Formats: sequence, C-alpha cells, structure tokens
Amino acid sequence: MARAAGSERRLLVVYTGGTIGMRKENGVLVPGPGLASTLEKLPMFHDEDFAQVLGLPKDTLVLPPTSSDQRIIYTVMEWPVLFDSSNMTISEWVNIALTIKSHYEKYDGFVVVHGTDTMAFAASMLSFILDNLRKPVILTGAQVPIHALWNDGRENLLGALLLAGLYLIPEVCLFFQNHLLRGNRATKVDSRRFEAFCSPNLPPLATLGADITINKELVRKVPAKGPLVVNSHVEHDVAVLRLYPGIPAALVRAFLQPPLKGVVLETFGSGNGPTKPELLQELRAATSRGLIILNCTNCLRGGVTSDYATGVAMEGSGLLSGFDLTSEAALAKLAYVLGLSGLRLEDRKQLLAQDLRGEMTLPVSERQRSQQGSSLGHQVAQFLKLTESQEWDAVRGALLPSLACATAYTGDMQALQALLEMDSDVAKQHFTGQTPLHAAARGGHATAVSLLLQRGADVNGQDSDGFSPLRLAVRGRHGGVIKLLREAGACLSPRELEDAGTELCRLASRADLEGLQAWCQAGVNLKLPGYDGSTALSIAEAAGHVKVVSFLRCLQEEGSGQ
Ligand code: ASN
Repeated sequence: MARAAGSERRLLVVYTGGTIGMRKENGVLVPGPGLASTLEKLPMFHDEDFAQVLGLPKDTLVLPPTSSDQRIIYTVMEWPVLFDSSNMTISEWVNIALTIKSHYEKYDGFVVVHGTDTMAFAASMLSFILDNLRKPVILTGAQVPIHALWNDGRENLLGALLLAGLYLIPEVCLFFQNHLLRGNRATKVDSRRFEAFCSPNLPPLATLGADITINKELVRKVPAKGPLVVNSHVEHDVAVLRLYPGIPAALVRAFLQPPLKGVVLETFGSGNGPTKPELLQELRAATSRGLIILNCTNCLRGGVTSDYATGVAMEGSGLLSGFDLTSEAALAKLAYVLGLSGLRLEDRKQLLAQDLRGEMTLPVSERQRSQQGSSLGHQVAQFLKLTESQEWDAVRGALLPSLACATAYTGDMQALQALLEMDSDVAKQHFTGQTPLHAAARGGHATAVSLLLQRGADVNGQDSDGFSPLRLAVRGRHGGVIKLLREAGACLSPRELEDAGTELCRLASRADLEGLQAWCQAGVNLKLPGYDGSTALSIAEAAGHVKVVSFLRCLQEEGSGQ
C-alpha cells in the first residue's frame, strides 16, 4: 500500500445526509442541504485564493496544501433528497455504488457522507457491491452537526478527505474519530460519544494523530487491473433475528417464512442457542427448505465456535457459522451472495464460508482445512501474489491465463478469485485457444461462470475449434451453467447450429433425454432436421423411446422447443 503521488488529487464527495449537515426544525434534527457552501466558508476545508487560480466550479473545493504539498480537490455531489440514515435501504446503497462506478475514472478516491445510524450497514453493503475496487471509498459522518461550535464533523470529514486523497487504500472504509476502520468490520457502539464506532475483531487500518499511521499489513492489496464491477443485483429479502432466553418456537417459525431467503441469527456467546426440540425443529425445517441461516454471535467481540453442545445443536440444525462477522457484515454478505444469479444452494453456502472481502477471520482449523483442500493453482496464485518485481510481473503475465483456465475448469474458486484479484482482465484472455469461461463451462462450474461473467468475460467468445462456452456446457449437460450463460445473452452461432439437427437425432436414437433437454435449454429448435431430413421426434417414435417422445411432443404442444 503506497502513498499517492502527484501534486493534485481529485475526490468525489457524495453527500447523502446524516447529522453532519442537519439543522433543527421544530426542535428536532432533520437533514440539511448546502454542505458545500458550509465548507466553503471554513478555511480548513477550502482555499479560496487557490480555487480562483484554478478556476474551480462552485461545487468543487480545494483543501489548503498538505504537509507533502499536495492539493486535494473535491467535488461535493449533494443528493436532491437527503436522508436521516435510518431511512436508508439497500436500494440507496446500490445507488451510491452506481454513482461511484459512473465517476470512477475521473476521481482518485471517494468520500461518502452518511448518517451514523446505519453507516456500518452501508459500509458493509458497499464492500460487497463494489468488486475489484482499486481506489479508496471512505464513509464518514458526525454525531453533532458541523455548524455547531463543538462538533466532530469537521475532524471526521477532514480526516476522510486526507486519507482518501493521500493513500492508495483499495477498500471500503469508515473513518471516525481518528480511526480508519475496514467498512465491513465496523459497528456503531455509542449513540452520543464522538467515538461512535469500533471494529471489534480487526484493528484499525489507520490511525490519525500527529502522524498518520497506516497498518500496512492489514490493508488489502490493490487488484492489478480490470474494471470496477458493481453487483447491483442484491437480494432484499434478508433479515436479522436476535435470540433471547425462552424465545417461543412459534415466533421463530412465523419469522422464518417466505419470502425470506436469508437470515442472520444472533445467538448467545460463541454461537449457542436453546436446545428446546421445538425450536431446533423450526430451524431445521427452515434450512431444509433452502433458507440460509448464518449463525453470528450477539457479543461485540469474538465469534462462533463449536465449543458447546448448545452451539453444535445450531450447526446440526443446518445453520452456517458466521465466525466473527458483525451482524451488519453478515446481512450484507447474505444479500450479496443470494443476489448472485444462477448458483446452486451449495455454491452459495460455499461462498458464505469464505472470507470474500476481509470481512471475517477464519479460525486456524478452517484455514488449514481450506489450504489442505487447495489446489496447486491456489498455491501458485498465492505465491505470485507475494512476488513483486518487474521480472515477476512478466512471469505472472505469462502464467495467469493458463492458471485461470485450469482453476476455472476444476472450479477452484479460491484460486480463481486470487488470480482475478491480481488481474481481472484475465477473465477475457485466451490460453491455447480458450478463455477461462470456456474452461468453467466445460467443467460445469456455475460459481466460476458467474464470477467470470461479472468480470467481463465474453459470453459468446469462440475457442480455437469455433465453440462457444454455451456449446461446451450443452455438451456436458451442465444445466446451471447453460441457464447462467443464456441469462447473460449467450446463443449458439450459425456454425454451431449447422450440425445440431444430426446431433439431436443421435441423442434421440440413444434415448438421451438429458442431452436433448440441454439443447432445448440452450434455446435450440428441437425440430431441426438431421442430415437425412429425419427429426429427433421421428427417430424416437420409430425406436419406441416413450419418454423422449412424450418430452418432444410436450414441447411441441407448449409451442417451445419450436
Ligand atoms: N440519525 C442520524 C443519521 O443516521 C444520526 C447521525 O448521523 N449521527 O442520519
């Protein structure tokens, strides 16, 4: 993690509301407009003379020179409707992410001014929505409005601007009272004190005093290349339920009903809960019908372990361990993972068990287990990540595409993720005539396919034999992958369709229903004739393959399969 170079650094400040800019109306605080004009009058926030020299527009301010003589120029984008953050929802957080995306190239960093009440939720959510982030995104706000004589808003905002402007911190963070916290590790712990937030299970990434101290080994590495990805498709039907002694099973049942898709269950101590059979039965019933329940502790510090019978009973009811996730991060992670399209329940559970954005600390046993199971690809990926020099850059560039194809084919998500973190362009590169998407489609790994599509892989790219990923998925009968590719706009090329009729007849002659279904799912007309003019249906009828005949007839009646 390096200090930013250059005499001028440009930041975008997204002002969404919160106490920092609030005014009293009828005796109560309400969000107030005009943050830029307030800041403009404060010399610590604006050097008017220098602004005139630069000819900056009204919404763009410039800080006095920093100790390293750099200038931080920041544009304040004020929301037309400002929020007390108690009214923020997932939709507003997705909007913030989209704003960052659309201004990403123009600015070196982003500061989001947000109310404190739900700031930890916002920071957690943004950490998952923004993928492949290479620039700082720092949320801040205040306990007391910035216009008040004695307030915390000025220090918080100035600190956030300095950190976002001067350092290359490729993370979503929260800055409050001289501490820079990883966004998905933070939680609000005080409603009045200026020290409103803490990061119970991870030390601060940076601390501001007379010096700025950066905890370098904790800051995430900058992904080497590739565009910022906004995962805007986030599941909204997620919730938090806090257990309390004697909670009735009927209440838990009522809470866990559809349309809920994921729940953060705040349990006691190290993940323990009542072992009353009626209660466990409700939890088991919910997880068996596919509801994902993440077990998180209601304690501020520490995490979920398997030390107690009362904790093991939770696990036995199908709950997944959230280890030391905060509830805010757990809810955001659920919303993100459940929002990814085309994954099987098992794929989603696998993602939830991984540390995706530095949000949780896996216990040593888990880390060892995942390392034992990790492929050569992953070991190499880790090694390449650690090596930094020009020579190694060349080696890395040469190895990445082949490793990406190999890991995509085996569905080694840990390794694939590590490789994409190093260079997300690898999703688009070819290795001996195929892309990682071809490899993932051939291997039938929906999670890998979904990740590669998010990273801009070409859905209709052709390999050296002229095959698209969709054709390879059809050949392997990978239904989940076919669905994902189709949703992303895949279709078979005219060349791939040339021999399709003959292939359909061959499948019909072998009574290969699964194979026919795969073609149908890929959007192919199953009435296409073979080389001699016969169709799959005529062949199945002649051979007396009853199931195939009824499938094909059904399709005809429905008018699909055309
Ligand atoms: N209610 C305010 C908010 O979250 C609290 C604050 O910002 N300190 O918007």
